[in-house]
Amino acid sequence: MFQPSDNQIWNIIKKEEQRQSDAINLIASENIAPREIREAMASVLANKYAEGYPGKRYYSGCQFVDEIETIAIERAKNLFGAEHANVQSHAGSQANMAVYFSILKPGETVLGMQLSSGGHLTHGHPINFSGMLYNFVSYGVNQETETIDYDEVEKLALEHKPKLIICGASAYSRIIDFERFSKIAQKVGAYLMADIAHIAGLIAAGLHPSPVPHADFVTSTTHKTMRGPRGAFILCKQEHAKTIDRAVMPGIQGGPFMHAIAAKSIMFQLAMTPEFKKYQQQVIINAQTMAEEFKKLNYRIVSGGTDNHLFLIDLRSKNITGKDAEIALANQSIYLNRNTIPFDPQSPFITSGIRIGTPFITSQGKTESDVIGIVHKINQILSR
Ligand code: DSN
Repeated sequence: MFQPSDNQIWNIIKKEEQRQSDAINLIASENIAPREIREAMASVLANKYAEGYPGKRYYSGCQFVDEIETIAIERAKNLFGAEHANVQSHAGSQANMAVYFSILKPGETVLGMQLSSGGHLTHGHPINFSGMLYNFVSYGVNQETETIDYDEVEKLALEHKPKLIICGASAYSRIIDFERFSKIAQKVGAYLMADIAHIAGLIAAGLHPSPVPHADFVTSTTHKTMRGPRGAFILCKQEHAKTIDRAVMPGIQGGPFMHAIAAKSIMFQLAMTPEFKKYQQQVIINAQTMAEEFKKLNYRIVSGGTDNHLFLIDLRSKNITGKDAEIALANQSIYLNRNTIPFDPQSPFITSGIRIGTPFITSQGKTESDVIGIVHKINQILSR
């Protein structure tokens, strides 16, 4: 029987476990990793140093971790149909950084989606390393449709001649046309990177078009819709394999987290099962059901709905800011995050909107009737 020595910390962990199971968690980037994945994370693999790659390590005793990493790489390639996979990135930001380091010199131009329209900090925000090191130009969404305006992206690409174009988002509810992005990139001679951190699970299940045939680089986290351990991976064309591997290690990281890589291997295998596909289908059904129910209660959904696991609500007509809504809901154990809506008149700290995601509650087994109940509960709290 496991007897912990540090009761202070273990008591807090128990409280967090209780919070997670009692709460309604609608944070779009969170999920519940299966027990098997959490056990791998807590395994003795965490004790092992293995700088390098399978068969080329800077430490001895790597025969078993070599096996694990080779399996992870092969499973990632099979799942996504990719030519090369690097499974060592500790997080999504590091995966994106590795792509930038592999092909860009400081000061070179990159075209990415702005954070306030649904992009990500690492897609060129001025307070992030990406915006500090490179000359980022950003695209947003069309004011009327609140969806990506591909003609505008093309116009910006022709005007600024970026070396890299980034597509992918953290708060965008519509299908991303990776093929169109690839045509724009080809037209201006740019590399294309797709950051699929949010939608990787949907892509793995065949419920969102894949960027793999179109992009030079694909980056993703593993803990969102993928339902794996915290971490990330990179897929790329064979021609970029060496430079990507070098950018990850020794470029950015030292020893890989072998416990996380084992957990990623398990995650890739689980993602090939029919149960995983069923789960992802329910994630989308739950998000669409919630968005439609909110509309019936006169909430405005950004872009009118969702094709994926999340959506944004514009709260302006309800006379409450995103920040106040987040606090009022958290007080009733409903967790989500305030989020800017496109062309938001409020600051990113206050915001006019909230982001709602269904991966976590779907992992708890919630279906349509449950999520309709959640919508009404939220409406009651926000109408007080
Ligand atoms: N900040 C994460 C999210 O919540 O979408 C992405 O890194």
